[in-house]
Amino acid sequence: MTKMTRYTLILALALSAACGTAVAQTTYPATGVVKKIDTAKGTVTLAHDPIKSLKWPAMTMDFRVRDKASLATLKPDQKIEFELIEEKKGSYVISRIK
Ligand SMILES: [Cu+2]
Repeated sequence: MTKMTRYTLILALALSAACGTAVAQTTYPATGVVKKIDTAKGTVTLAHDPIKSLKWPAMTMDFRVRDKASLATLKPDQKIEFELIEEKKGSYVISRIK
């Protein structure tokens, strides 16, 4: 992380703490292999590796993506890095696909 990014982040955190609305959201990085893509529903089935930050073992499961358009570039058997956020208590969505 560059100095500038860190500063911006701290500023963003300070601002969100100040107004108390936007809470900084934790992202959970993960990796996995694409099994199935459902662009209509906005879901992707992934065989994901263990996600240490969530204490999840490796498994195959469906994920919703926050941005359906991000599914357009995915192909079965593709290995991806992605990030999860907890959208609601206990409900995780993919916020980013790399
Ligand atoms: Cu899982």
